[in-house]
Amino acid sequence: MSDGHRGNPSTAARAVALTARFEALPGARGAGAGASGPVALVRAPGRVNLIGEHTDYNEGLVLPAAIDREVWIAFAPWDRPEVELTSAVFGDTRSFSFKGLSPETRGTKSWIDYVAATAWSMRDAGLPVRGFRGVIDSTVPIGSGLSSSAALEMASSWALAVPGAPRPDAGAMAAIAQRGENRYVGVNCGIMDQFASAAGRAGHALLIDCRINQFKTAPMPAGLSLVVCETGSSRKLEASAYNTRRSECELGVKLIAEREPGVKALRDIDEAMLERNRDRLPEVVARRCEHVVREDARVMATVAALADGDLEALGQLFAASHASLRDLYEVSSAELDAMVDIAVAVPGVVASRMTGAGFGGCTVSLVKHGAEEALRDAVLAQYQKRTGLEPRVYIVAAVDGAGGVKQGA
Ligand code: NG1
Repeated sequence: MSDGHRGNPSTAARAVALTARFEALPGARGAGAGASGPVALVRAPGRVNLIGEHTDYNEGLVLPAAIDREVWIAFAPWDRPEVELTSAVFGDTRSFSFKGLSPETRGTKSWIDYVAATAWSMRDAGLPVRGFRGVIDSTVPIGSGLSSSAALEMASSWALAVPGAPRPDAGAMAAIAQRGENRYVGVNCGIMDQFASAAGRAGHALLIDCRINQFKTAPMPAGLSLVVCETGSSRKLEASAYNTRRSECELGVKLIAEREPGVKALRDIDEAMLERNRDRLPEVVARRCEHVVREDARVMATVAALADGDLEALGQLFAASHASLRDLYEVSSAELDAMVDIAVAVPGVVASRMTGAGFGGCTVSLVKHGAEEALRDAVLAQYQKRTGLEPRVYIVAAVDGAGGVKQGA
């Protein structure tokens, strides 16, 4: 069990293996296939959010790290206005044409939609794109809240980009990919996932201001590991509940803005303003707003605690975030609560909380070096007994954001 997913091969081994897969495609370089030139490689990481949950779509602050679970594409450009990709994960080959690509015509309901979404959005933003034929592989667990979709989009954005054409910065490129996911795939996500995958920095988390799409890097303290524990619980309710939470936040903003000029988003509201307007809000809306307003403050406090190496503060901030998501935002679950309970009782676990949208998925823990296996053992020994579900534990590292892979690296 444990790390039930395929592990992380080295960059060089992965480059060789995926290039060989490309070369093994029937007619990989035959005239009929149209592919020519050297095989190119691009990669994009998944991400885990340290803190700042349900703040991105409220123009707030988030603190994710890009992680060493990655989508890779080996490809050769061709002169057709088409993309054809073979998935090593799903074992199928899918394609789409740039001609007539639009949100109205979407709809294979498969992984290729995320590539097509990115192509559509890049073109819609006036960026040139090129067709290619390739092979795609991924070590990002799917559907666990580690942003396999965003990694697929950001890897695609690099494969689609015409070399030499001006490339928008990471934040702008993330916004283009997010728009593709919103409009073409139809998922109403915020910008955090694409941004983290685009802008990641090895050994660092990213403090992203989702109002202005700018970021700063925040070094991870030496001596701490990042551990992701997957609950194995379904996130089925997530899409509708996610959209309901978004509407509740929007209603809170609308009602407060009637009395407070200049309020455009929850980002503009502090605790004092929320309190003096609380009587205008339905009780449930007030709780949702309280979570977001305080969560933004916790993000800044976490950045300070990381810089100071203040482990006690980190523990308290993660605990407060988890409790707020459980009690005020109501997006935790019995499984996520059990996973956090188990983790925080392990000596050497500094901080632990649910991560991502909630309703299942993963927790994130900061763990002293040397205590990772104790956490894994505790989860394996206790979690299944408590929930009947099989957990997975990933010890991850913060890595650089998406880009090309140098051959022979
Ligand atoms: P997950 O469920 O981890 O992919 C979702 C959103 C994020 C953000 C978080 C909550 C999608 C694809 N992503 O993350 O933008 O809003 O919830 O902080 O829906």
